[in-house]
Amino acid sequence: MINCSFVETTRDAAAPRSGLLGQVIYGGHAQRGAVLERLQGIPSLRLPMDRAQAEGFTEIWRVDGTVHEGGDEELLYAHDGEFLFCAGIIPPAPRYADATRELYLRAFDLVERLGYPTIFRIWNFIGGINADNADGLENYRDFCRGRAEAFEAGQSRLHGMPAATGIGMAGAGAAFYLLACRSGAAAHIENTRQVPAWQYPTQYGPRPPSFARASTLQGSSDQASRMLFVSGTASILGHETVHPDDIDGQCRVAIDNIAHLISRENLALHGVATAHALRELDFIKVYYRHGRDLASIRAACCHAFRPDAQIRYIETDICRADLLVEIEALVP
Ligand code: 3HB
Repeated sequence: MINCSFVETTRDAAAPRSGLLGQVIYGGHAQRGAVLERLQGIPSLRLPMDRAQAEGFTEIWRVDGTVHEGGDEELLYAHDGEFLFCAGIIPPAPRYADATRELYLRAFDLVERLGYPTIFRIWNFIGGINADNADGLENYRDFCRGRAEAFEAGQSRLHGMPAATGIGMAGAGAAFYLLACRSGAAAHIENTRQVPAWQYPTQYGPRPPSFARASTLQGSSDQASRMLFVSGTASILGHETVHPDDIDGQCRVAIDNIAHLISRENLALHGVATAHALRELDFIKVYYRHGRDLASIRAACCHAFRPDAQIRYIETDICRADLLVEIEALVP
């Protein structure tokens, strides 16, 4: 099985080491971009994420099996025979599409070569996400172009397009990490309240974002229960942002979108015969654009989610300039 935990970041976190597949340090104020390194042999991605907090937290992915790791400066990975963690980093550049396509394709090659064909969750981080690249195209749209090209080229050997998050980070460049499995089956879920992101019209960029609204994971050799990964979810109905200047309205729509996404009615459309409720969600990350909105966002999340759910609030930019908040979560 695979499981997630959030721990407060201490210097070189991550003890005990056994069963550790990968760790992602959602860090503090670092001005440089993301850093990919092995810490005590564990693939570790440091993200300069949160404008507001000097101390960050670390997301840890743990498995039961014996972990083997490998990689290079651009791509580090670890795997245990059933699950694979892979993290990649794209250095600052005038434009991102080509480098994104190439690194994504390297990751797709890796999962195929090592025998983990089902990617069930991806997280993407883009520096200056709403700023323009050297050609005047927004960095996020530029990133989406390269990623869409990679998914198109990799389509025949991938088991669908999984849940994802695509969010800002401090500094420049881009980074991603993903989880894949060998024998588990993933179902990729859309939300009837929203147009699938991969069908967005070109007003949002030359190529649409490549992700599903959620992915479930079931039937890994040693994991009977089904995990559900909720993608970054915002105040979007159809394909349009709603309540552009209203944080309470955006929180309400984002949370309602998640509630519907995980409902029996919506999951059944994808052949998943379970129902989930907001109170089952854990390992929730709430990304918000403006510090002034944090109190309202906390109030909405405390009302919606279980009191003992792990929730982390991260101040950063969001993929559309008019979005103020985005929420991702997990049914463990
Ligand atoms: C993405 O581009 O992967 C993405 C962006 C979002 C939410 C979820 C995924 O704003």
